[in-house]
Amino acid sequence: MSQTAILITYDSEDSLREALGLCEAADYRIEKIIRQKILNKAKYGIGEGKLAELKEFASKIRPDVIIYDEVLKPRQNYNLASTLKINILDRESLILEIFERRSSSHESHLQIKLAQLRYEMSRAKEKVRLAKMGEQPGFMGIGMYEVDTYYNDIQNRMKSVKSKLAKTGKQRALHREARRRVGLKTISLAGYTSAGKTTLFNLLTGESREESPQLFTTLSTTTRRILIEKNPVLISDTVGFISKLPAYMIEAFKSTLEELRFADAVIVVIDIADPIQELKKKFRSCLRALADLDVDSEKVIFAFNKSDLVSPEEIVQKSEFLGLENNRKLVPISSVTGQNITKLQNMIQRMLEQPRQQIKETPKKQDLAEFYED
Ligand SMILES: Nc1nc2c(ncn2[C@@H]2O[C@H](COP(=O)(O)OP(=O)(O)OP(=O)(O)O)[C@@H](O)[C@H]2O)c(=O)[nH]1
Ligand SMILES: [Mg+2]
Repeated sequence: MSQTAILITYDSEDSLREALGLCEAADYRIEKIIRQKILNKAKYGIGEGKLAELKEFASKIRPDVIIYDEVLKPRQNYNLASTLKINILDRESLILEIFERRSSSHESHLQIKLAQLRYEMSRAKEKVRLAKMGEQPGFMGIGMYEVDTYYNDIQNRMKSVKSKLAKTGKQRALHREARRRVGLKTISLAGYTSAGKTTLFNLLTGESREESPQLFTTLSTTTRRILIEKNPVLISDTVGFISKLPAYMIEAFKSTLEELRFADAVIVVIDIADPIQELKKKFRSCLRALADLDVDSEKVIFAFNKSDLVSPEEIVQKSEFLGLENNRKLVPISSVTGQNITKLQNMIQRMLEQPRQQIKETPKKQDLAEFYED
C-alpha cells in the first residue's frame, strides 16, 4: 500500500508536474500540496508563518511523510522534522528512493548504494553534533566510541562499494577497447528523464524494454547491436537526467554515464511537447550534465522527440527559443509514429563517417578507482 504525504513544492506548473511525477514514481499518495515561491530559507526552508500552517495541516492529515521538493541542509531537515514530528523526505532522498526501487542491475545497485552512503555521510556530522547536544532522539548519550564506529562504518561501506564500482568501470574500459579493436562504432541516447529515450531505443532496435510516463523508468544501461545503412553499430540507452541533482549523484552514475564520453555519436532526446519554460530548463540541465561528463559537442545530435504532438510551426518556434535554429544536427522525430527516423539514421551515419580523434581512456591519475575516492 502506498504511503501518504504532504508535498511542498515551488509555485510553478512545471515544478509541480515534475514533483508529482517523482512522488508517483516513489509511490506516495499526495494528500495536500503546498506551493511556495521560496523553499530555501535558512532555518526551515519555508517561512515560519507557512510552517505554522503546515503544522496544522499535518496534525489534521497525519501523513506518513512530508516531501520537500528542494535539497535541504541537514540542519533544516532536522528543524522541520523536530517541529512537525514527521519524517521529511527532501528532493535528494526522494530521488534516491526512486532509484532504489527501480535499480535492477548489479552496477546500478552499487551506484545507488554509493549515492546513499554519500547522502548519509553528509548528514552524519549533523546527527553526531545533535546527539552530543542530546537533541536527536535515538542518538541520546552517544559516546565517542559510537561516533567513531558510526563514521568508520559508513566509510568502510563506501570503500567497499567504490572498489566494486572501480571493477565494473574497468570492465567497461576493457569492453570499449575490444570494440575499438574491431572498429565497432557506438551510439548513446541521452536526455532528461521521460524524454522518450527508451521508446526511441526500442524503435531503432526492435526491442521491447520498459517505457512509461513514469520518471526514471530506465536506470541501467542496455546496449544492442543494430544496422545503420547496413553497418553494424552498438546503441545504448541510459539513465535520464533531472534538474537539481547534486554533483555526487552524477558522480555515482559516472561509470555508466561515462559511456557518453566515449560514444561516437550522442543522440540527445528532447521532449519537444513540453511547455516552453520547462523545455528550456530541461535542455539546460542536459547541456550541463553533458558538459560535466566532458562530452564533445561535435558528436551531439539533437532529436526533438514527440513531434507528433506539436505543429511544425511550434517546432520552429521552440528551436529558435533554444538557440538551435538552423542547426544542421537537429531533427524533429516521433518515436511513436516513426516520423523522420530514416532521417535520424542518415544523420547518425554521416556523423559516424567523420574522422574523430580517439578519446583517451581516463588518464592514470584520474583512474576510476581514484575517481571514487573522496
Ligand atoms: N506521443 C509520443 N509519446 C512518446 C514519444 N516517445 C516517447 N513517448 C512517451 O513518453 C513516455 C516516456 O517514454 P520513455 O521512452 O520511457 O522515456 P525515457 O526517456 O526512457 O524515460 P526514463 O527511462 O524514465 O528516463 C512514454 O509514455 C512514451 O510512450 C513520441 O515520439 N510521441
Ligand atoms: Mg528509459
